[in-house]
Amino acid sequence: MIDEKLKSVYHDIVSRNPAQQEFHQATREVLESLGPVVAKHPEYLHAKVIQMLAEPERQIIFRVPWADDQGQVHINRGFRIEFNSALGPFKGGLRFHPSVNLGIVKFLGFEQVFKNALTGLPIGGGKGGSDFDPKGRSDAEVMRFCQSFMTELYRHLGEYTDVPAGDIGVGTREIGYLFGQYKRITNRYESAVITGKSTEWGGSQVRTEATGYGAVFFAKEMLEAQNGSIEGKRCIVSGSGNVAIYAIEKLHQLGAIVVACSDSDGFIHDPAGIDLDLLKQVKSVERQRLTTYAERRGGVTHHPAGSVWSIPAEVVFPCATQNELSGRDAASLAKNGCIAVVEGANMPCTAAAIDVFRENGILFGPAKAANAGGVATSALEMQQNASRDSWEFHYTEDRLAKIMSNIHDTCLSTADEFGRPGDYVTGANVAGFKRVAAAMMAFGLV
Ligand code: NDP
Ligand code: 2IT
Repeated sequence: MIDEKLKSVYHDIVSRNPAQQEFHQATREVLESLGPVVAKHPEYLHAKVIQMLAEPERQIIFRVPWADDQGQVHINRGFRIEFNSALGPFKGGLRFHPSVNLGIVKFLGFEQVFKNALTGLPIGGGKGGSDFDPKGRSDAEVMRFCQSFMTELYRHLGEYTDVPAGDIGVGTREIGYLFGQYKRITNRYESAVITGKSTEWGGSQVRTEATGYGAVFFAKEMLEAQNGSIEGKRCIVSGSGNVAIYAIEKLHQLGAIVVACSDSDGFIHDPAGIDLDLLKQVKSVERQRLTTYAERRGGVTHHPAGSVWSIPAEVVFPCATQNELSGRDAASLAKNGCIAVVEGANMPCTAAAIDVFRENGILFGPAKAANAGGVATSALEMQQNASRDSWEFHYTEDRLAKIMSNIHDTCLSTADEFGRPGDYVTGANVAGFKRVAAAMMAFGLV
């Protein structure tokens, strides 16, 4: 429920941003958390900080023309939403997926502001991307697209201004093409202008693994706070991209067993535990579908229809995309004995699903907190670039684990302070909000 004092703020957001359902959903969830904050701190209402936070500082939309291998011309749309720079340069990934539109990029940018604040590192929030579909495209086509995209975007970037990274459809290959074009146009080797670079040319150890590893570190903290353990737990990880693969890797290292994962064509059930080497080979190296995984490994079933959440598991990690876990899926998880849901993707659980978790006492780790390990390690990459240094894997992984542990503790103590003990959603939203709002108030009306 949104507090009476904040209802008109929400209605304004909806009427000023028509047809942007995901953006409405993301702002609504934050407003639902802020009731106890404005009761204690009416100054936020007078200063209209919440309204300011819901309005991006700058929105860039541009044309991206490119030619495919047959010479046919394509026109895509590019976006960069520079949402909030109160705590540092705009920071957040680029998503290449046919579903990308303004509402999706704005919801992602809005979430990023709070997430980045929670890391405690000096980064503001932003997000970008394009409705370009990299699936089935050759390396040369992806390169030409990235070069065209950066030919417009470069003028808005800079290590003190706006620092993109990857997201769905944007991995090390795309970051290479994007950075290469930025370097060529600007004639500057400005390493910290983009993160998620290869470790061969300025990237950080652990950045590739960071989001998935971080989500599992967060889950471990949640279970341990209840005197439980991740060891021996049966898990589901949806998706089979960057976040999913490294969530599975860390779960296996910690003695949990992952029995299912998915892609946009269905899901696999592998009761013996997913063979990670095979999954990496099929999805990351060959860029194939999960049907190929099922063909090469015995004892696995592939399901083109139905829901990955119908499989019994105790701890689950939605790591594919927004709104992939519905109220009905949540009810099925509850019936099958699920004890914790930890979001690796951004906003993968619908509001109805979160209600079901609350009603059934299922622990819930929201994306802003649980998947912050990726962007936190991006900020560590910026630190290494600024000092022209590179850190070792274990040192960097330790830093990540400590950041996740701090975020976890901050969420719990903030939820306690604002009268909703154990509610990580309130904890994450309020703690993130307070940090950004304090800086915005200090800066005055800018
Ligand atoms: P990838 O592109 O590496 O992988 C995405 C995975 O999700 C793929 O398996 C893809 O299936 C599946 N997927 C994507 N869109 C859909 C869809 N509409 N329906 C069904 N399945 C879909 O992306 P990432 O792993 O990087 O990102 C996954 C999620 O994690 C996103 O929500 C992203 O915003 C979030 N995230 C990512 C971070 C990062 O550092 N990369 C950091 C924090 C959050 P298919 O292979 O069929 O396309
Ligand atoms: O959603 C996210 O936090 C990301 N895609 C990572 C952003 C980043 O700048 O590393």
